Amino acid sequence: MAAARFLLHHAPNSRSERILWALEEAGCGYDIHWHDLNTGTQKDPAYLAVNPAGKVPALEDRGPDGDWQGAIVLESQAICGYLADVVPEAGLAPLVGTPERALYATWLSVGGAVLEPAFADLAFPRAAPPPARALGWAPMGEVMERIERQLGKTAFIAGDRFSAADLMVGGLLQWAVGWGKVTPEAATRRYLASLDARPALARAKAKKLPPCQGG
Ligand SMILES: N[C@@H](CCC(=O)N[C@@H](CS)C(=O)NCC(=O)O)C(=O)O
Repeated sequence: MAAARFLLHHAPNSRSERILWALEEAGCGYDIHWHDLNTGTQKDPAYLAVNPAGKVPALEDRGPDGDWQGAIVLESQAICGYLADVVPEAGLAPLVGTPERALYATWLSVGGAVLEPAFADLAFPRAAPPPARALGWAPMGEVMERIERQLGKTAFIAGDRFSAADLMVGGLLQWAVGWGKVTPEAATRRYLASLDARPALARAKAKKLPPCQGG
C-alpha cells in the first residue's frame, strides 16, 4: 500500500495532539510516527535530523505524488496554517485575498504567540516577572478576556466558520481548562463545547495510543 501524503511525528498528551486533530479536520491521509516523551525517542539522532529541537510535532509532507523529500514543517502554528493552505478543499482557512483572512491571520498567531506563552507564564510562574512591556503577550487573564470578547461576536475564534486558528486557540484552551488552570466565561465555555462535539476531534482522540497499546 502506498504511504499516505503526510507523516506526523506525534506523542500522546502533547502539543502534537492538535495536529492530529488538524489532519482529521483536513480529511487527508496521514501516517503517524509515535514518540514516547518519557523514554526520550524525540532525542534519537534519526529524529533530530527531522527536528533538531527534538520536540513534537513535526509534519513531513511527501507531496501529492509521494515523491517529495525533506519537506518538513515544524511548529504547531506553522503546521496548522500549512495544512489549511495545502488542503484548501477542507475549508480550514478563508481564501487569500478575502477580508475574512485578516481575522484568521490574527487569531492563528494569537494562538501560538500570545495565548500559549501567557498560559506557560500562568502554569510555571517565574521567580521574578520580566517587565510587561518587554513581553509580546499579555497576562493570561487579559488574553482570556480578549478571547471571550471575540467569542461574544463570532461562533468560532476567527469568524463564523471553523478554521485552523481554532486548532491553535481551542487546542490550547482545552488543555488549560482540562488542567484546571483557567475558568472560561460563558462564550468561551460554549465555544469549547462546540469544539468538543466535532467528529474530527473525536477521531483524533481515539488515536491517543499506538495500536500495540491502544488496540
Ligand atoms: N513550539 C513548539 C513546541 C513543541 C513542544 O514543546 N513539544 C513538547 C511536547 S508538548 C516536546 O516535544 N517536548 C519534548 C522535549 O522537549 O524533550 C510547537 O508548538 O510545535
